[in-house]
Amino acid sequence: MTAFNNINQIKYEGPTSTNPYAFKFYNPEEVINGKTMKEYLRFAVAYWHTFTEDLSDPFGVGTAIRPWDQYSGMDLAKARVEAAFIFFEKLGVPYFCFHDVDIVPEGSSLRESNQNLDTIVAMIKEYMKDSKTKLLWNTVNNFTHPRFVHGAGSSSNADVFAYAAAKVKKGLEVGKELGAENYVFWGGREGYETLLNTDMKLELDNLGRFFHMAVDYAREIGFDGQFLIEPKPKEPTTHQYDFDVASGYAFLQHYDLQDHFKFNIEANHATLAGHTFEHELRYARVIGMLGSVDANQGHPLLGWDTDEFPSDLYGTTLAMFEIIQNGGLGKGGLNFDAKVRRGSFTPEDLFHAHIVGMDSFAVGLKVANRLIEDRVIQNVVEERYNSYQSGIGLDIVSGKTDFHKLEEYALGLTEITHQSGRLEQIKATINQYFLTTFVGK
Ligand code: XUL
Ligand code: CO
Repeated sequence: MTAFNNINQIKYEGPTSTNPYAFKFYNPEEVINGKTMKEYLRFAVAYWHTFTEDLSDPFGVGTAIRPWDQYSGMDLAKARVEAAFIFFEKLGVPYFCFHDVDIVPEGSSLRESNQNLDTIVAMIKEYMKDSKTKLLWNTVNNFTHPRFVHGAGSSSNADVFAYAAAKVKKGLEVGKELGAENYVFWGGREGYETLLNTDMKLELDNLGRFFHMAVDYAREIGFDGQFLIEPKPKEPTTHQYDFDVASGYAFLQHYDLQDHFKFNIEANHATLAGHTFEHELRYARVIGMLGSVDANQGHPLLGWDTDEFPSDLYGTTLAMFEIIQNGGLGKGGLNFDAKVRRGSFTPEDLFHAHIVGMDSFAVGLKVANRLIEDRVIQNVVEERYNSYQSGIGLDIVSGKTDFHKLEEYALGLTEITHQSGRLEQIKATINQYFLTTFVGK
């Protein structure tokens, strides 16, 4: 099979290039803050959206035209692997991610599905030997098949709990075999439609048990990837248990799992939860739980998970502002959990989509890094909280006071003075940084 043979290697040509098959801002070897862009951003291609997705939606069949369209079954799985590694190389992307069912068709039994996985995983391993692209994370799909109608680890049916566990067991073995740097849990059906038929306590306890068994098994087989939980508030369930970072962290702490997991934060999931992307990143960062990112964006007018490729530069900049201050993403990366629009159905669109995503994060990295180097936001924040640097504020933060002393202090106050929050000034400065980073200072 020949795939993408009309496309050359995508290279950095700079901001004024008119070549649509070139990076304008993502310059992999450019050093920012001591690391190359490639090392900082750790981009990954999501196998499901790029190689498995047919672009169907609830109202229409798939529109995607792909080089592997003539194949089916295991031949299709093999053709996709071959095409995937051509794609990775042409894009120069350091990582990829997949679910079990993205890379193989499910068999008529779990045993057969596992055999299919063994065949394709061996093939991927061979391709990885000659490739620079590594596995950022893998996961298993415990949500699409009808057996997961009532959930997986939180299913009302114990047989399904067992089946889901067996799939995760295999997923960890696959991750170890391919050197995955992380393993992701997205609880697609781990939630409920209505409380009227739900035993919430049993479901939560079972999820806690499920994760402990996964941690134990990873240790048993020597899988040392980072475990990640990917919060999402709803869709497909009405209420998902790992709603957002804050509720996910409460769950992890309640079940004593907090030392074994970090969060994989997805932009569109954050906005579905009523948060900004940067809120979720900030929350995870300040509690030391920021692990990885599913890089996409939602549509501001649509209330569901549209999984668009990132193009909003303000969004990528505020995201990189958090990631840089986190010291990078460690073992994590920026996985494009994003799909081309249904109308963008040609193979070339897969390149355009990744180019806009990678360029958008490169812009974000450069602008955020300048903002941080010049302490633009830090200075404003420091000044805003300077009442905690001395006097009563210092007593509060150093634990040297109590309600008696605070009352005494408050009774002595004649007037409370405030300083402005300066939001408009900050935004004007950020806009100035956007333009001066690229059009001369
Ligand atoms: C679904 C979603 C998943 C996870 C992996 O909204 O984000 O693709 O990233 O299961
Ligand atoms: Co995701």
